Amino acid sequence: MAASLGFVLVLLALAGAAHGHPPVAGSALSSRFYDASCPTAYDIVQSVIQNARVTDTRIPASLIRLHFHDCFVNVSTIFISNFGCDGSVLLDDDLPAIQSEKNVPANENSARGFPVVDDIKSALEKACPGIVSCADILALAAEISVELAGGPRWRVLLGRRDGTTTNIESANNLPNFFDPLDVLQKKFRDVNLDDTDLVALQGAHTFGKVHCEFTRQNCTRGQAEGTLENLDQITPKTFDNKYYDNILKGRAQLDSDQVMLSDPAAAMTTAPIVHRFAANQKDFFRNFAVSMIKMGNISPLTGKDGEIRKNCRRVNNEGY
Ligand code: HEM
Ligand SMILES: *[C@@H]1O[C@H](CO)[C@@H](O)[C@H](O)[C@H]1NC(C)=O
Ligand SMILES: CC(=O)N[C@H]1CO[C@H](CO)[C@@H](O)[C@@H]1O
Repeated sequence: MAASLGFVLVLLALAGAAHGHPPVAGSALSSRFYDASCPTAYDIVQSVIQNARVTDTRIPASLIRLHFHDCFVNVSTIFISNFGCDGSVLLDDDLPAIQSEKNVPANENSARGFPVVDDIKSALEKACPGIVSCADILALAAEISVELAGGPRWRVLLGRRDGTTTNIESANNLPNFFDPLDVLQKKFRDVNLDDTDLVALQGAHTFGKVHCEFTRQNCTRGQAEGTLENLDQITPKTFDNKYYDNILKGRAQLDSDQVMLSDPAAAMTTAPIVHRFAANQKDFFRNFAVSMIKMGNISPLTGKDGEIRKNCRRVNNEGY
């Protein structure tokens, strides 16, 4: 048993190494990638999300967060390749080969929207079987979600393929609400995102929910643990720049939001950007779109690497 497990791991390591060249950021992605092979892709994703949000208004927020948690998990070594926006966050446990990223602290009892991704995938498989990757579903869903909530639109770059591994170590290293500003900046810089990207992308906390025990108030208004609160207490469901007003008033929910203004080092780095975006929603929208495209370009698998999963929860060839 131990010997055969070791053999499987060696095979996996070799398979990883074969595909293990560090991909160039944004290599072959294109906004027209599915124009010929699945021209209805955008409309299909949009209509599933529109239906889902009728009963669950939080779905757009939950979906954009999945794209973030997918893209930020990136480790490449000689033996293990794990790419950025590769759909890894969607894989369920299938031990020993696949240890799901859904169980790391940043995701457990927190990341959600997976059944909606399944519905999108089924609808796409019906319309154009084997064409649209799960990683691209998350990128499309993120843009559509922002747009449906009143935010900017942008041309989503497409053509990502799905990975066949997860990376728990990297998922454990996702940005955390108790990270100080310099750690947040480093985690973003490590994936080529600068201070403007950090401030713009955290602007996604303009919608969606947070467990009260993660907030700066820490359930001190007598809420039961696990109570959900709005991330943006001014306009909780609208994608706008009110999030930055919250920060200016000292009323951001997460420490990791507030530090962009309050950290001693913020004055020279992130604080002026917070002021800018609070003062000018157009400026925020423009930068948010640019930063989303940059985030979506974190080491995608392209060309013949990876695969197009049939089911976003499982790799195609499980029975090695
Ligand atoms: C700077 C690093 C970030 C940290 C530390 C962080 C942390 C968090 C935390 C703690 C929550 C609440 C989770 C819960 O209570 O279950 C949350 C929710 C959320 N985050 Fe972030 N986040 C960061 C960046 C981002 C980025 C870059 C995006 C998207 C572009 C994003 C989008 C969201 C959304 C939309 C929600 C609400 C999700 C829902 O209601 O299901 N966050 N984040
Ligand atoms: C909230 O309070 C609990 C219990 O006092 C503590 O363990 C936890 O670290 C606090 N969380 C935050 C985000 O401050
Ligand atoms: C968490 C992690 O390992 N991030 C890596 C992502 O990729 C960049 C660029 O290759 C590395 O510098 C980071 O260390």
